[in-house]
Amino acid sequence: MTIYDWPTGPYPARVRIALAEKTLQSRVRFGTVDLWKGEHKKPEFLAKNYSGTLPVLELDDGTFIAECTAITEYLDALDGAPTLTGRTPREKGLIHMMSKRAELELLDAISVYFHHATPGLGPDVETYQNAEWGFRQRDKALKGMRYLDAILKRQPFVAGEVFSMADITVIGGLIFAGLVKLPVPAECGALQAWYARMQERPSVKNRVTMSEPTETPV
Ligand code: GTS
Repeated sequence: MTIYDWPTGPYPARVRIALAEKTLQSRVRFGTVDLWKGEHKKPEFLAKNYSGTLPVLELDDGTFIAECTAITEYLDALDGAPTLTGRTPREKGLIHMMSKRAELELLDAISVYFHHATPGLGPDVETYQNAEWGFRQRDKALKGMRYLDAILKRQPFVAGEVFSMADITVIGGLIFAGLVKLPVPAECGALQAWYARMQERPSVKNRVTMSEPTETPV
């Protein structure tokens, strides 16, 4: 399998963490797509993913799977023993809901802020910007952090009692928050403590370095 991504990107981090959690690193090679040069908007890459975003997983039969949640579902199902996307119908429903919420209320909001209210990937890539929309999304993300803090005050993980894809989505959000220098509000102690715990996980710590030995340019 091949994963096309940008090694330090927050969304790519989600799939890299999932890979490590499932100990599947040795089954993939990485192809780097340079976001800063806008390679993800070129026809060659759009043929792999219509949305022009990273990461994308290419299966050995040539099938392309985009969207972090879809890729994570695929990787989690490979060994017939899902651990990240739910073992029971209840777990599956809650994990899906919380992961989607973490995208809507945190990660995607920060992404919009980055692309619209900061220089983003630079003028060649950011051909349309709407700063007002970007700042609104930044405020939405801060509200999202407060919501997640309230959740983590009453349970150890984002979707309940076990680590899951929903935690990975929030980790992606806080990685992006760090990149755009949007700190978690001081009063969000539960979210901060959870994030400190998450950073102890080898899958999170080693996410960037996993591609170094095999990385090949696209
Ligand atoms: N919904 C997509 C998913 O979940 O996979 C979003 C993916 C996404 O936005 N990826 C970022 C991207 O391609 C990669 S990174 O910024 O985290 O490295 N951004 C480039 C762009 O132009 O939107």
